[in-house]
Amino acid sequence: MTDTIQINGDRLWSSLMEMAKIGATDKGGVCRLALTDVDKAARDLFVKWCEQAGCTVTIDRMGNIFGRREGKRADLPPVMTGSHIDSQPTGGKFDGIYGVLSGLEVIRTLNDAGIETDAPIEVSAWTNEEGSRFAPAMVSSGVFSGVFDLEYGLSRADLDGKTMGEELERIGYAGDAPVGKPVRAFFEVHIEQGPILENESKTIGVVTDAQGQRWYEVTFTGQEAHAGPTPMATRRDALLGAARVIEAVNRIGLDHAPLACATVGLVEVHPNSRNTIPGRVFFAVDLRHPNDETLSKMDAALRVAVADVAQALNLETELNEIWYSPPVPFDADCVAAVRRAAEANGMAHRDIVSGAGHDACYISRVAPTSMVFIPCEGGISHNEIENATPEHVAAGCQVLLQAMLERAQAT
Ligand code: HGY
Ligand code: MN
Ligand code: MN
Repeated sequence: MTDTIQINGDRLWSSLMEMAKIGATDKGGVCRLALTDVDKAARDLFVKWCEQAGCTVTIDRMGNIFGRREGKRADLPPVMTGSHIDSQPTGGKFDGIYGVLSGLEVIRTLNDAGIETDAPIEVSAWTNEEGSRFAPAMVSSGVFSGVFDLEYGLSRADLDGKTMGEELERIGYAGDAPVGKPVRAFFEVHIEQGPILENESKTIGVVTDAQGQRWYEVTFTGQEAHAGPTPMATRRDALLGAARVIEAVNRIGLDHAPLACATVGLVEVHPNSRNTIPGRVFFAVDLRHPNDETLSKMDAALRVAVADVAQALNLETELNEIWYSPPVPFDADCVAAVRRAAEANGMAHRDIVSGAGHDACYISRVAPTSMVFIPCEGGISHNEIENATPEHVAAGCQVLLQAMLERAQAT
């Protein structure tokens, strides 16, 4: 029976489009930064939908949300799915929320079919996966899996100094459930956020691994001075220093091609005045590679580049590595369950390594875990034009349903 039930793709699509109205931007994307009022509104809608689907809803102390559908065996840990509700400032309608609402669709489908699983089923929404407002990324699934302690998680502050703990209280999502519990298996469905599946006309990505990441914060301090009378040779221009390191970061990515990624996406210039030589610049660096040793080489190259530029331009420098998430191999049995579900549905699929980080990366430390990818248009994400087709959205959720059901039986 369970291998013939089909998710309701139209219902999933309309839920996605309904949710996309919350934080909608003029260009068709969403801006739902973690723990803002917009994030709260989306959370509230998700909680309402979970309750309407008969779930009991639990919020833990990091604001992670769990919608639970009981099974025959309350003694068994839940088979869990989920992703994140928060977005990038210029985010899309699918990144994260697709995985959350696919989990809800799995529950809605089981309700329609009157199927009682052995293990409970849970759909989760993890706080601040993006790491955009509060760094680092995946911090709440990180606390759940023991990578960070609770105090570290709650004390993460945004650039205005507001902490996650304060903001959770403010929006009413400072739950009282402890952070962390047994999980029988975890599956996350997500758009690929890159071009591989679309280029190869594949419907499903069977995610075997996720690449490693290192995040840094760099501050260069020179000296503010007048843009007119100050001779070029005597300047201590912090922005020139940042510019040279930004070029070096790109070079580090290219030097470790084809798999390395290297990005500077955040820069703050002080005093940011057109006719004052910048005295201080703060910027963030994001290095990634699937191989840990290569990622370490990229780390070393960055440190050399920062030191050389600081010396050449007579700048004081502060370089802090604020986050290291090693490459993640997902659970072979869970990966095989995803592959079997794709094959059972005759869906074109391929194994793939995730270029992006996901909550599944950290949950894999405490539960057998794997991911399901679907293509996104042009491989574009973290962009308001992010798009996916209703067919692919439904296909990914169908694979999710079948992979979860396989693990939800008590055998
Ligand atoms: O940065 C990432 O890979 C994810 O979108 N947080
Ligand atoms: Mn995501
Ligand atoms: Mn993202």
